[in-house]
Amino acid sequence: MSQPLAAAKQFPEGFLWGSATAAHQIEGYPLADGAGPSIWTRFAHTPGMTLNGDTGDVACDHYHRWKEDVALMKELGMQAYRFSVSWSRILPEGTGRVNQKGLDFYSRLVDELLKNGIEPLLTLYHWDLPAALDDRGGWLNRDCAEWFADYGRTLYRALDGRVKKWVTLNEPWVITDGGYLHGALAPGHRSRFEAPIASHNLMRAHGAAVQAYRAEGKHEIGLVVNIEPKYAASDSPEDQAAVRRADAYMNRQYLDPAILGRYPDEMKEIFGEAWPDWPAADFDLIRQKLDFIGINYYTRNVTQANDSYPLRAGPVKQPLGTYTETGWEVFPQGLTDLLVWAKGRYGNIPTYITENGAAFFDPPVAEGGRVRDPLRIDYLRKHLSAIRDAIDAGCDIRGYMVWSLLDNLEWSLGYSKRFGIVHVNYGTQERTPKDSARFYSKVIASNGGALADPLPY
Ligand code: PNW
Repeated sequence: MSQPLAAAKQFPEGFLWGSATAAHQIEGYPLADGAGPSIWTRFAHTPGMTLNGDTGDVACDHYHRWKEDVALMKELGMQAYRFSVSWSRILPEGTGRVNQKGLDFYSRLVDELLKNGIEPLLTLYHWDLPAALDDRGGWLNRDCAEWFADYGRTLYRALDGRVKKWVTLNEPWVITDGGYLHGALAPGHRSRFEAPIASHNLMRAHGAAVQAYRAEGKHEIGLVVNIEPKYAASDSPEDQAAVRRADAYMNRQYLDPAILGRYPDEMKEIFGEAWPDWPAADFDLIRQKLDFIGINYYTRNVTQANDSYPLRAGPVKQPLGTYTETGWEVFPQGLTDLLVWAKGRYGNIPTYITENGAAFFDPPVAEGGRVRDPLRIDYLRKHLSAIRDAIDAGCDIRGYMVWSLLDNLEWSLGYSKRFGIVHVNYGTQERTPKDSARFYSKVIASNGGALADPLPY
């Protein structure tokens, strides 16, 4: 019996459709109502650290426009919203004294989401460490595990009745690689000795926050990692070894200890004398039962042996590839491949795609308030189909959060890269849903059926 194409493409019942943002990237007014500075406030105000000296001082002014932004989500039919909490709004010194006004902001936001039938997914840490804690060594200080668990506990107590999905860390790999190895992200360190220590302490902090959650919380908690599948440029033993190093470094360095309780063997080869012998007891802390994993997927990497890179592994540009404005190849198949890989390696843990999206140069807002962004529609459509394929292959995928709801502050790249499905005019703060938002709306309303609709929208 033949079925209409649209029906055949539907996602499993209860699949959660939403969008994602992060505090520093959208809120603005980072010091309002008694908040303390974060490493990102400090970093962005250090000359030369961000493109054009862009800061998060205003960003999308979500700190004041949160109600309007929730209304926009509702209008688009969003079922979930992944956002992060700014630690130094809650604890201006990072530990100790709680700033009630900071807590109130997130409490109001959560109430407004629930009132509109939108499920909150709360990320505790999306890169904005309180500056006061960086002054005490930040992620290089072993005490950070306790600091982070205390911060988590404060939020669990305030919000766990209303927030049912919690995330400890967003992308420990990016935090360490950008913040401690290459220095392009806050706090801007460049040290191959510091990077393993920061990574390890981040994972200890993750474990401590999950432990604290088990003692306090009644719902679900997980970890979000970015995965970039690595494909060897050739069958040569050199390229095969290079791809193993690249894959261990980026894709297994965090999930292995969190789920399997050990680091990949390649870590020692990668960091050499800079890779310490870790106390065995640390892995009892790091390895905690996770209710779900969150995967952020943007691109793949074709890897070859190349001595001019720290891992002696470098990327190979694909002559026929399509690249986004951040220089990332569009490769939807990589998402299917990684989900199938994760299922095999870690067991079929419930999984959310917690970020996926693309920066493209959008045309200006046209008469009548339209932004035509066919490349982004194409990107989303193909990646959603790739998820569908993974579900068909038996992967337990529970939801999808597009990155991002709004154009926003792309960290060191400032406002130059637009990932939003909603255009933001940074002069007036006007929000205009792009064509991709309309497309995504239809996908949500049809539970994936509209993926089969013809362009244009
Ligand atoms: C993610 N990489 O960062 C972050 O979670 C977001 O805050 C960010 O805006 C978004 O992706 C777009 O960049 C990543 O180099 C940064 O592989 C770099 C990588 C991956 C993710």
